Amino acid sequence: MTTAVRVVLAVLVAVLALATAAPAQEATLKVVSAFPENSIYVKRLEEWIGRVNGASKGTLQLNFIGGPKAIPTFEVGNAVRTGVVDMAMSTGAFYTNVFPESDALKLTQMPIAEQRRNGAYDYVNRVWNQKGNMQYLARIVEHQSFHLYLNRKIDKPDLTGLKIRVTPVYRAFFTALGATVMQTAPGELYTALERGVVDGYGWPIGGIFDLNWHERTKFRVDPGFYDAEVSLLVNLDTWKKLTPAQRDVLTRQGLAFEQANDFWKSYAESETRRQAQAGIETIRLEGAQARQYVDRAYEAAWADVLKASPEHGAKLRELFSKR
Ligand code: 173
Repeated sequence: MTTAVRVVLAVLVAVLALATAAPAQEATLKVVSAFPENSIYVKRLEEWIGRVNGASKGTLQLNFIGGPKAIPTFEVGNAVRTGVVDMAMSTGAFYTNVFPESDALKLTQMPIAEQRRNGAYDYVNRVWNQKGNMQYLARIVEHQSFHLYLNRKIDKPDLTGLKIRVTPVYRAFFTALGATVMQTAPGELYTALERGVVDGYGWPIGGIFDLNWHERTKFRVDPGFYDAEVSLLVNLDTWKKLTPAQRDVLTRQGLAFEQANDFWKSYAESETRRQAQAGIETIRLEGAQARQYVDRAYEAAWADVLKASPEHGAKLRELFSKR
C-alpha cells in the first residue's frame, strides 16, 4: 500500500467512526414550582435552571413550565410521584397527601450540609424514594424561621377567637394555641386577607412583599419557629433513566445551589428591616413565654408526625434534633 492510500484509508476509518458514534444523549425535563411565579423562590429557581442548562453542555435541558397555574400547589407532589412532571420545587407541607412524613423537613435543627453528614439526608432520600417515588435532590431554602403574622394585637400566645391561614406547617401549633385555622395555597392568601376572611397567617420571615401581603399585615409575632424548607424533587423513574453524566450534573448543581443557602441569612435580616419600614409592628414574646411558645411549636408538630408515621417519625426526630 502506498502512503497515499494508507492516509486515505485512515481518514475513511476516522470519518466512519465519527458517523456511527452514538450521539450525545439529551434529556429534557419538565420543571414546575408549587410556589407562585413572582416569589423569591421562583426567581432563584429560574437563575439556577439557567446555570444547569449552561453547565450540561446540551446533555440536559431543564424546561420551566411554571407555577401553580400549571399545576396547583397541593397537586405538585402527586405530579412528581406519577411523572406528570419530571421535577418540582416544593415544600413538604404541600405534599402530605403523598406521604405524611414530608412535613417533617421543617423540623430540622441543623443545616442541610450537616444533614448530609449525619445520615439525615440519606434517610430522607430513602423514604422519599419509597413513599413518594421521588429523588430528594437538594434543599434550597433554610435559615428562614416561620412566623405568625396578625392583624389583631395579642399580648400572650393565645389565638382563641382568631382565624388564621395555615398549611400543614402551622396547623397543629396554631390549633394548639386556640386558633381556628383555614388552609390556603400562597396564591389565595391576598384575597383572604383583603376580604377579612382571616385575621392572620403563617409564613417565613422572608417573602411577604412578593405577593403584597404587607399591605394587609399589621403585626409579626416573634420569636419565629421551625426552619422553612423548600426543595428540589425529581421523579424517580426520570432520575433512573438519566445517564450517570446527567445525574452528575444535577447532583453537582443541586449541591452548589445548597451551598449558596447563606443567602437566606442576609435575606432574613433585610426582610426583617423591610417589614419594620413598612410599618409592621413586632409583638415580641420574651423569656419563658418565648421558650414555651417555641417548645410548643415543636411538640405539636412532632406529635403530628409521630401519629401519622410512628417508625419514620421517631427516626427523623432523632436525626433532625439538636444534640
Ligand atoms: O405556604 C406556606 O405558608 C408554607 O407552608 C411554606 C413552606 C415553606 C416556605 C414558605 C411557605
